[in-house]
Order: sequence, then C-alpha cells, then structure tokens
Amino acid sequence: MRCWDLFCRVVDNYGDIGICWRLARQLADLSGEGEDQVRVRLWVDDLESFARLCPAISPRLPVQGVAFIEVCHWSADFPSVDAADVVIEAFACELPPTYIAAMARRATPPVWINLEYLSAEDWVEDCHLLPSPHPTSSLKKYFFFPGFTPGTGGLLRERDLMRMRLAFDAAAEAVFWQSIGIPPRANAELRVSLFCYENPAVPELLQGWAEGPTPIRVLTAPGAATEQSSQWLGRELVVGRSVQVGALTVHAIPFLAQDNYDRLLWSCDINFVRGEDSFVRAQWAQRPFVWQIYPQSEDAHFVKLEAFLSRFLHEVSDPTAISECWRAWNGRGRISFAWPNYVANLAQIRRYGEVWACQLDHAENLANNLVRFVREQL
Ligand code: TRH
Repeated sequence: MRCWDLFCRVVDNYGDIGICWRLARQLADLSGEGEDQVRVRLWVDDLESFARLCPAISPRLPVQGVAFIEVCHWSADFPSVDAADVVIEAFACELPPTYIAAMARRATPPVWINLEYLSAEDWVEDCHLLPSPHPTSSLKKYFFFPGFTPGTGGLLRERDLMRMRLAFDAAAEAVFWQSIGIPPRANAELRVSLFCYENPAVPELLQGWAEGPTPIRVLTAPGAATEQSSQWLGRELVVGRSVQVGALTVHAIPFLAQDNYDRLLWSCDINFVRGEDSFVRAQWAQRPFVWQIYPQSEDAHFVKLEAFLSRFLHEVSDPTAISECWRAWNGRGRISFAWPNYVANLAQIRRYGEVWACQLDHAENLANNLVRFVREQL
C-alpha cells in the first residue's frame, strides 16, 4: 500500500478542486494490489468551494474521511506530518516549506509530481514527465501533463465511466430531471446547459434563441450564466423558476454536486462548458458541446483553442459548423451568424462526438498512467 498526498489550492473558480477531487477518487478506486494499492490524503485550502461540488464535505472539519479519502484542510499553519510516498502538487500550488523538508528527510525520496493544466498543443508530449531538480535538496519534481494523445498523461476517466454513461437511459434521465426539479421534456424541445465565464455573446445567443423557430429550454448554472441571463431578461432569475420569452425558456439551476453535474451533461442536447474539467466531462457525455476556454492575457488561449479544434475536427469532412460556433463563442465572430449552421448539423455533431469519445476511451486514463509512472520510479 502506498500513501499519496494530493495538494490543491483553489485559485479561482471550481476547476482546481473539481479536477483534484476526481483524481483523488479515481486513485482511491484503483483496484491495484500490494504496493499499487493507494491510500489518498487530499489537502485543500478552501473547503467551502469543495463542499459545493461535494456536499458530504463539512467546511468546518480540519480532517474528515469521504469516499475512502482523508480530506485535510490546508491551513496557513501547516501541521507537522510525515511525507507520503507520492506527492502530487496540483497546478504548481507550492507545497508548504515544512512539508518539503519532511520529503527531503525521507530515506527514499517521494515521487513528486506537478500536475499541469490540460492542453491539446503538440509541445505537451515533449514536456510530459520532464524532471526538474529542487534548488536546495536532492528532490526531483516531474511535470505530468494531461492530454489527448498516448505520449501525454491522458485524461481523467473513471474506470466504469463508459458503462455508467451507457446505462443512463431515458428512464434514468427522467428520474434525474425530476430530482433537480425540471419538468419532463416537451416535444421537440431542445435542452441546453449553460456554464460560462462572463461572455459578451450571451445576450446575442439568448436573443436568437427567443426569436428562433425551435423551443429551447436553457438551464443556467450559478455565476455568469445566470447573472447575464438575468440582465438580458431585465429581471432577477430565481433558482428553480422559469421565465419564458418567445421560443426560449430560461431556468436557473443550483450548483449541482459533481456527479449530478455529469448527469446534467448526459441529459442535455447541447452543453456549453468552460475551463478544463467541464470541458472534458462534456466529451465523455457524448453530446454536442460548445467550449468557452479560460481567457488568458494577449489572447494566448486562442492557440490552445485552435490546437484542440484541429485535433477534435481532424476527421470531420465539414468542420466549420463547429469551429465557427466555438470561435464566435470565444469572441471571434458573431454567434448569431454561426448558431443556425451549428444547430442544423446537430445530429451529425452528436454522432461525431460519440466517435470521438470512443477513440479517447481507448487510451489509458490519467490515474492509471500516474500509478504506472510511480511504479517505475520507486
Ligand atoms: O470553474 P472553472 O472555470 O475552472 C477553471 C479551469 O479549471 C481553468 O483551467 C483554471 O485555470 C481555472 O479554473 C482556475 O471550470 P471547470 O474546469 O469546468 O471546473 C468546474 C468544476 O465545477 C467541474 O469539476 C464541474 C463542477 N461543477 C459542479 O460540480 N456542479 C455544477 O453545477 C457546475 C456548474 C460545475
């Protein structure tokens, strides 16, 4: 049995803890034997944000056990603890100096890994698993890059995800809608989830939907999606209530527990997602999705966006329906011009998403890749 310490700082938003929580659960769920068995301790500096994704978390407890994981509050006065066999520093979150000293004191140095952000760019394969010596000790840190190709660390995916996704049929979907207080689907209604950063294209998209020929119910996530929808409507949206304008019904939903957010993605016809984790989950959902990438200064994020588009659309004969819509959603082009072509091709886009997810499913998942790498180092 090996002990793994996973460190997570919530910088902003939910991606940091969303990814760390998935990784912790997937590591704890590995069916390894002997030394490949994993005991996970997760250090998180912001338990309030964590509790939104996982309601079983109590923000007041310094130490608690959830889903076979020891969850510890990472407070300013870090306790004196023994360092684990494997240490994962998520997104260069900077480990406490006393913990680094404990790592250096071990007879066998721990395998120290910095988990990086996901990117579809080519350079990722060259940098994946590069070591970096620590300046004042004999410790070494490895950079572990998630990615879409076999030369990278792969993607987070539960070992039974595709089976669970397949088992989620129309009856399960109906139960899910009822559980979050959404009425059954009306005939021909298009159901859309909307999770985004502040985005100038939101009002234009809502206006187009309200004036369009298809009945659409949009489920807005807390934050920018609900706030911008409220502004467009000229009245505050109340969670659980719907407002109708023309063909559009806007319905604000609460922040869902992470597993329920997955079910939401599985249940909608189109998902607007953002950042990293919801973007990956939308791919596993096998439903058409539109990605708003995390914006960076000097438009650096467009390089990442295009890198993903060229991988994703590699085998699509006419990629413009998707690429024009995604670019417009990210500020390049008009969403009202791109949307009609997108929605006209929805059936094909959906079929293509299924093929894409099956291709990704053939690759090893991130947790298994991590365990294999650790085994090679120790
Ligand atoms: O919240 P995000 O914008 O996180 C981002 C990205 O990770 C980005 O790369 C990083 O640099 C930045 O944070 C700091 O989007 P993301 O990555 O999709 O994470 C959202 C998480 O919240 C994801 O795990 C899904 C979860 N979620 C729920 O559990 N319930 C919900 O109702 C919603 C809307 C999201």
